[in-house]
Amino acid sequence: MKSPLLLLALAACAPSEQTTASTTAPKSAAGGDLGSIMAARGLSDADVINAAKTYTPSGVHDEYVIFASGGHGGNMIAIGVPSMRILKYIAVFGPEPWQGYGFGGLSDKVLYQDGAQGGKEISWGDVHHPNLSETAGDYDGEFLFVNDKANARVAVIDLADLSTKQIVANPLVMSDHGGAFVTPNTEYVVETSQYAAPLGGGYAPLDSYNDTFRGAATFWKFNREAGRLDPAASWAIELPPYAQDLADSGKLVSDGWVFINSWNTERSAGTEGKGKPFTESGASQNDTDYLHVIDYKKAEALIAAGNFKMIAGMKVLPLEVAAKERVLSFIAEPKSPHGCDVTPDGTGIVVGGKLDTHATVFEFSKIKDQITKGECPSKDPYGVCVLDFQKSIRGQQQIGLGPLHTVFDNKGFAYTSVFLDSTVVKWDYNKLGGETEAISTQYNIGHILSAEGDTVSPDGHWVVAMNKMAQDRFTPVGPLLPQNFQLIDISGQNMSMVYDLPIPLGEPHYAQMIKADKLKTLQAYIPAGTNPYTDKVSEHAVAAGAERTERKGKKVDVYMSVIRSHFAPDFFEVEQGDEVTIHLTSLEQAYDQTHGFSIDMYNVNVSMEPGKYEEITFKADRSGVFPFYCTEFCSALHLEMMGYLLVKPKGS
Ligand code: K7E
Ligand code: CUA
Repeated sequence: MKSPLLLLALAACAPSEQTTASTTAPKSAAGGDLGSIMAARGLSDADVINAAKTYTPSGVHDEYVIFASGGHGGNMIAIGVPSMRILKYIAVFGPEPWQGYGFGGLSDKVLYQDGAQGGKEISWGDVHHPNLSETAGDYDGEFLFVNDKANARVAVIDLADLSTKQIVANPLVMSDHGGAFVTPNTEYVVETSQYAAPLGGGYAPLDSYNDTFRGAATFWKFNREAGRLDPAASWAIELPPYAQDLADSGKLVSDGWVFINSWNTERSAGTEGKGKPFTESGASQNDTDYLHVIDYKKAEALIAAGNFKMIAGMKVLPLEVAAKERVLSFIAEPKSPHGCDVTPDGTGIVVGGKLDTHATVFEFSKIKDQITKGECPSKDPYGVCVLDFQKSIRGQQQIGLGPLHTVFDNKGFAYTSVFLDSTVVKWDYNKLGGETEAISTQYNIGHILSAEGDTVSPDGHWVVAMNKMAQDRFTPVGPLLPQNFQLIDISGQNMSMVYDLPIPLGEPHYAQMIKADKLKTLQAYIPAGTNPYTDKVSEHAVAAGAERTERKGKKVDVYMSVIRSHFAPDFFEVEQGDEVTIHLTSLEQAYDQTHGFSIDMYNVNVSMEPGKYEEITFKADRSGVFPFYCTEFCSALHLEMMGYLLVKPKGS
């Protein structure tokens, strides 16, 4: 008899309307010449050409690296292009054992302390928009920033070792979305709220939504020298309780400005059991919402001159001041907008309306002109000037059903992801209304990314469709399916789809693709004993021969070295209740000579890359004999790389 689950699975096998490829298992073939392999596997000439475009022989490196959001996996994914090989996961907002992130070592501070938490202990994140650091509007390969939509946080990843160095929790808002967007020289990392709430985390009843709920755009000051965001030098602008959505920074002519979409200008919130609609329809009543145009240089000057209120320790430019001083202006944008993308030359802002069939290109010079002249044809309920739509646009392009996000190439074309149609549409953002070209994606494409796509000089060549669904694309793996990244070759006359990559680790939203030779990654922490969070040799690092255990009252410090294939010391004894700190120094300096250090039953696990200093602190609250060992297969005598923690029962 078939189980109910199996019956369900069979019912779900009804062919999808969008199915285009056979889902029967392909034959595998070995040996033979190309022609017979193609025949045996049923491959066409086009298949083989696509394979040749992406196939990357062993030992050959990729030309580009994608840094993709790991969505509600809370992490990041590095992917090589054109091979689409996954190169690394980067732990960000949640513990990750391979990197020893969040299991007793120094990374615990990044994850759980130093302003990384907004009150409750949080150990996951919903990563949406990674942004690479820029110098003069080009990716410089130094840092990566990402936002956590669920808990309003921003993380800093150092691309020297691809590890997370800092997490900051936004003290004002409960969720974010328009982040983490950098300004052209990474002066600021911009984070804007999504769902409105009282600023600073207080309580207010839902029926006071219009008066007490607010959004905010936070400008996190980046100190490049330190490689950290500086909360003390950061500030924010209070915004009306419209759901602020995607954002982008101006560049070149529009440098100094930030643009944010919004939806729910209806301010729909909560049905209250009074027949009010759910947000899904309540927030979709108006034909237009507001593109937020922010003159952030002016905001910065106003804050510096003392025009702020302190909320939860953050300087906030009040909404009245932002409106009066024209720091904030609105323009109508059609309907339930989502993507907001500044063109490479900085002259245009492309907005896709989820419930519209157009992409609208706003013209920055026309917007600025109206603001400079003080034009204010109408105001929103909070006194913010709303500019004339027709006077603010370059034009509109018919795209299809549900245009979301737009990226650019090096030939003046834009590529827009179209959610409902499941297509990528190529169009000319200067000559609007011309011919477009569409290519189908599988399925429900969300974001889209292109090579060096958010810079002042995109590379062209590749676009990746980041699909929300995979459906029939891969061998079934149960009801929870991976997402699907599809690599599209845009170098020819027509777009062509060349590769599918399943992403089985959360729902990636955005990603950026950087030229691989811009990344200058470390091969080891040099000299040995370098603390990866200070980039300095730790005062507690040990040289060979100086290993020791020291006791002061209830506090035990173990100074331990790590080298192929032993820990020194390889045992130490403490008493139950002692406070133990293990200072680990990897004496290795050779590339790829990584060890690990874990203590059984104590939830302690760190990665010891060559030269790294680690510090583990815990209370020895459980008595017994606990082996510790190296978790990386580092040599023929890797299994022998072990030792013992002995915890004597209290009072024995
Ligand atoms: Cu479109 Cu968060 Cu950028 Cu998802 S968002 S798709
Ligand atoms: Cu060191 Cu295994």
